[in-house]
Amino acid sequence: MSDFFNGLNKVRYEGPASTNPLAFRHYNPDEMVMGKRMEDHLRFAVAYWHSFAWEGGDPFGGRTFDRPWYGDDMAHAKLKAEVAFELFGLLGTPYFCFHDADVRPEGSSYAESVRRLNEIADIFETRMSETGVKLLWGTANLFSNRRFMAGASTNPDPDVFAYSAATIKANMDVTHRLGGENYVLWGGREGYETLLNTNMGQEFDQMGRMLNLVVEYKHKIGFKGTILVEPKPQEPSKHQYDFDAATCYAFLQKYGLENEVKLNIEVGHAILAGHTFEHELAYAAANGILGSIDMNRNDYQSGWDTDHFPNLVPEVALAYYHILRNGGLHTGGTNFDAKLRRQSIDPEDLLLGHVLGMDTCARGLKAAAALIEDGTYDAFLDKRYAGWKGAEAQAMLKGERALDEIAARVERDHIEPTPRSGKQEYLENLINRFC
Ligand code: XLS
Ligand code: NI
Ligand code: NI
Repeated sequence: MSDFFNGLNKVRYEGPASTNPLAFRHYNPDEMVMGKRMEDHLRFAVAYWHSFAWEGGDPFGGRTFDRPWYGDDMAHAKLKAEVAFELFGLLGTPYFCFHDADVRPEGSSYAESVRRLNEIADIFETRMSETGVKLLWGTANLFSNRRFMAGASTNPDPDVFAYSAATIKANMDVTHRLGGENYVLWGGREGYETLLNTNMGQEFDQMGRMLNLVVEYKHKIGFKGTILVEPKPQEPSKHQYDFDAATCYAFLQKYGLENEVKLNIEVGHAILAGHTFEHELAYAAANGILGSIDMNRNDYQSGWDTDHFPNLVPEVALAYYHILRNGGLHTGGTNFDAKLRRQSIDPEDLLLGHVLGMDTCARGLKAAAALIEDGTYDAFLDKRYAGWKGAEAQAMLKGERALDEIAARVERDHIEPTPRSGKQEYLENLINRFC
């Protein structure tokens, strides 16, 4: 045991009336929601990078946090791993997620970096079997080191492609060894700063090949988890190729991967792409590629991807509505890709941030379940599209009517469509009943 969280107790469910800031008012792991335990619906994960690697810097100032595990050697990395498992224990989060670069210092060679990664994974393995905490997903950081500044798989230099492939292999091996339930690829540098120095078609082919290599390797080693791509339109690159869910789906189809790869959808990235979070989830669900979620929120005034802990119940409720309608998160989970504000420097702030996020999600989930169980909303939607159940409508949809045949019917039957209210205000008020 480190003494980092000295004096702080395990966060417990105390119910909605509790005024204890270090208790859950809504997250009650064993509570049944639509026939399933709340913990099994939400599948919470702590993101190693935000909670343990990020130091509180911003473009105008450096580190504000003071943590005993900051340092560039293995001793510090090991302490960080110990404290990480202490946090998971205090919160009762069943999962965590990490990049290689979050957990080990970079080595002086590829081989040394991999050795260090495996040494930390040994600690993870022990702590995981002692505590029951599981790995939601692993991933490679292919964006921080300067070797990746012009891209990882999309780099003009094939040596960087090879180095990236090797790094992904090492991370897939570790994820597999730790029983990870997914493997994530987020392409922060897969894109460009200026088209003037960029051959876009060439770069797409490189990225498509890399993802195929990942899928081939997954099958080769018998990894049963889901391969996930995480869309984001920009930041750090000016233009990122995995812009949003729809762009990713087109990419997956072009490279024959739409049945092999799903998406990890993040709130802040959806907003950055000019969508709502639920838009991205609904799009992915409609196309069978909804995999997992990165939960956070942006600063809605600045427009930046600020990775706040979520605090908006209606936004979260609509997200879980689409997730429940998709049959749940399956191998995915709710990963808090969220960080403290840089003034939140106390150890207990790490707990308070996650309590905020976990309670917001629990309330959102319960609201979504209540909305579904009430049935009014789904009945409204069914009724709005009920006309499509008719024989002629079905014939049109199934491709059994040509354009001129449809035109002939409109003329013959004197079809004059009657506009109907979309009832937006009614629906918004209906949703508020449950949030
Ligand atoms: C950055 C991404 C990153 C991924 C994992 O914006 O959200 O944290 O989730 O590489
Ligand atoms: Ni992000
Ligand atoms: Ni993310």
